[in-house]
Amino acid sequence: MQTITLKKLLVTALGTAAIALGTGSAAQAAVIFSDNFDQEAPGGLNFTTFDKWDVTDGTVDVIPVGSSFNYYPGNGSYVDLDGSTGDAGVLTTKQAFNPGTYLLKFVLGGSTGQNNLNDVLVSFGSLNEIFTVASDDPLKQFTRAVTLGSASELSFSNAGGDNIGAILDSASVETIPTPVLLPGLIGLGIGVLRKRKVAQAEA
Ligand SMILES: [Ca+2]
Ligand SMILES: [Ca+2]
Ligand SMILES: [Ca+2]
Repeated sequence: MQTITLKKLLVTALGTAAIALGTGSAAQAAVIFSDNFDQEAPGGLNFTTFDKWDVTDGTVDVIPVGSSFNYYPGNGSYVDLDGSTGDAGVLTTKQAFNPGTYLLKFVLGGSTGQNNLNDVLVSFGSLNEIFTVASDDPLKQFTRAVTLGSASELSFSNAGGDNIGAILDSASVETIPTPVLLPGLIGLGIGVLRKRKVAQAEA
């Protein structure tokens, strides 16, 4: 009889969760960071005064709107991740993001018609991935789910230093909604993590 009761309880709980999801009481995805670099116009070579980013190594350019280097008309301002000093740049958010799980989206494109292959290392918590961008690759959006175990900045690092880098047109970070049924699982996960930490402390 007890089994039936438990089953009933489970069915009720699932039903409640489904209703909660249906009525939208689950957390919604929210964009907590976004930049398309358009506000950096008119830009310039070896640009450093970004609103939301620091150039933490090398140099980058913000291609001026309407300049002869305007590879992607109609996209406002964007960044050439290899500036003009023979030392490709590292672009890092000024903001560190709190631990959690996020959806990272960014738009990378090629240097257009200059026969130049660029490797861009994207670093953000659990993500450390190299994106290889050919000159004639069009602007393309990439999406990655990432987990931050500790407060982390997002960075884009172009390899090399020949003054022709990949083009970064935008980047955004969104929270990922937590389904109603997940808190119990997350609780279990935290329990395991705590046990691990205790084990590490004792080791
Ligand atoms: Ca842009
Ligand atoms: Ca450049
Ligand atoms: Ca290059």
